Amino acid sequence: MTAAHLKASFVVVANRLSVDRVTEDDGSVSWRTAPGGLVTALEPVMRQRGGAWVGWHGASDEEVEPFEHEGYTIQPVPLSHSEVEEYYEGFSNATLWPLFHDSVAFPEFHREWWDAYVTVNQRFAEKTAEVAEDGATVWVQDYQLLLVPQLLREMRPDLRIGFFLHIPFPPVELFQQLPWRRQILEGMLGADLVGTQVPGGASNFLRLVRTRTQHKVERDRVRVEGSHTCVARAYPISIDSAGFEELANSPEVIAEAEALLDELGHPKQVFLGVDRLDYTKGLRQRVRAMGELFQEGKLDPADVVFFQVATPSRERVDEYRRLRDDIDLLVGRINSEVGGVGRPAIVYRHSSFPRSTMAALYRIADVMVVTPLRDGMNLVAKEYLACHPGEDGALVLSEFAGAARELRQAYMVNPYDLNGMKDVLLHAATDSPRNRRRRMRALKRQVRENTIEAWADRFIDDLGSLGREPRQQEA
Ligand code: GDG
Repeated sequence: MTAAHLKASFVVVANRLSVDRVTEDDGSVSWRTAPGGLVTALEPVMRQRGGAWVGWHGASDEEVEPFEHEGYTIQPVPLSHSEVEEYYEGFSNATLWPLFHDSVAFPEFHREWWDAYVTVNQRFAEKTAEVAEDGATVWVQDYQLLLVPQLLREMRPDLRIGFFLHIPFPPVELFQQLPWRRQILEGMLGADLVGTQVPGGASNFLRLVRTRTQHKVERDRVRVEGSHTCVARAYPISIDSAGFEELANSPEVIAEAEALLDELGHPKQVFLGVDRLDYTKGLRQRVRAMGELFQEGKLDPADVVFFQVATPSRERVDEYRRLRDDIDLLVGRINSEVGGVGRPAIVYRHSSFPRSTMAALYRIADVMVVTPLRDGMNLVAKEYLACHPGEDGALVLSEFAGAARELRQAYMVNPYDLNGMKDVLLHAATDSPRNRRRRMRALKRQVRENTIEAWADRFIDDLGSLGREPRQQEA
């Protein structure tokens, strides 16, 4: 039987597939694991469980046949050029993304974008209905597919449907701005289980359901009349901790870390930032804070380097182009003002690196700087803790990252408070070895004990048991 005919009892549905297509110079095509938080988290789950992954393959106006990959089936969903513009770059990334991240950039509302969003969500639901076997468990992912749970339930009431939101669910006052707020709430309510990164997200959602719909809400349960019960809870996502630790301790990565230190001229301290180039990640503020520390002589560029990786992201969205220019300018200006004639104070790379290079960077970072203005979780913080060897390291973490709820021993900052952030960055770099070790020990334990497998098991187990209760009662 071909992959096209294979039905699955476990289906993950996400905007993007877990793989990116790479076309080699000789024209041959291969598939490589895509970067980004959602894929980092779910790819190991799929390898372990098998099933199907329904998602867009990344090229417009092109149909790709299903195929097998690492023990599961890839089920591509096609998008036209204008759908990429309106559903993906538009409604997903220029309306929902900024709105759900506290409006740190101004969300745009366009009716044509909404229409495309509905059409594409419908297509994802149809594809899923086609590949899910009778009574299958379907796990819909993230803000691009908020309508899929309801659409899918209408087509396939036999399915057990989970939904997980990787980004924050915004405060009630912000969400209310959305002209399509009721449709989106009803869309999500099609799930048996709605998961958010932190409890605040689930309670924002429940509060909105209570005020904006007719459904009865009792604690974390919403009774969708004549249909099912939807439960909303927090499931803080994590990483494949053991996998990252093993990678970071492999001879190749250790050698790469040494080579990196050679290249950097063996500075006394390495500060590191790793982010998609996204305005939610607080890069402007971070670069400014580090720049001022160099300019004021509080950090000596002869001893200290700030290494910032900014992975290219959503480059066709205006706000992201502006951000790229701003950071280029800011880094250039700082580097032209501070330091000697050798290596610059800020080493800035606007590119994507293999995971092994990421692990090598985490190994050499004395201070990991994770300062988003708002972030659902932030896996980079957790990857650092899994990869950095020993206990002499430091994590500087924004209180507005979901990860801050769990990683309480981090050096916490408010990224909007530049002076406060500068103080904490210095404190993290100069704190006594004893304090740094005490904090790192607790943080590393947290990440080692809360793995991605535990996260997926918890969600899927809950989905299995919660989904059955109302149906039994109704029988
Ligand atoms: C969303 C939410 C939530 C980055 N550059 C490269 C690369 N990466 C990898 C990192 C990490 C992932 O991408 C980024 O994950 P984050 O969690 O930091 O951020 P988002 O992409 O915004 O993820 C976030 C997450 O979903 C999961 O729920 O935590 O809050 O916004 O794994 O290592 N990987 C490689 N090369 C790069 O250049 N190989």
